[in-house]
Amino acid sequence: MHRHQLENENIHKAFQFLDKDGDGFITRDDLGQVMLPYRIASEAAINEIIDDVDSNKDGKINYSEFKAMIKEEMREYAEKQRKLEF
Ligand SMILES: [Ca+2]
Ligand SMILES: [Ca+2]
Repeated sequence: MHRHQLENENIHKAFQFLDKDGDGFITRDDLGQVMLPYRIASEAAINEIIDDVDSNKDGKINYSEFKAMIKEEMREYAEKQRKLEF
């Protein structure tokens, strides 16, 4: 299997995990169910995450917005790793 395919599959799995009611969008409610019980993030932090990632401003995160966020995170991470190497 190609590395790229594996990457997409993992992103899709993460999306499905976060989309608790399975309607194809990650909403505040979905994130709240995942994060609030474990205190991973506060309600304010969740709102911030949604605002950040929600590029078409419909108040929820669709798969392409989610994917764009992950790719951006991975790019930043790779950059940091590269800087450490030099
Ligand atoms: Ca949902
Ligand atoms: Ca959106």
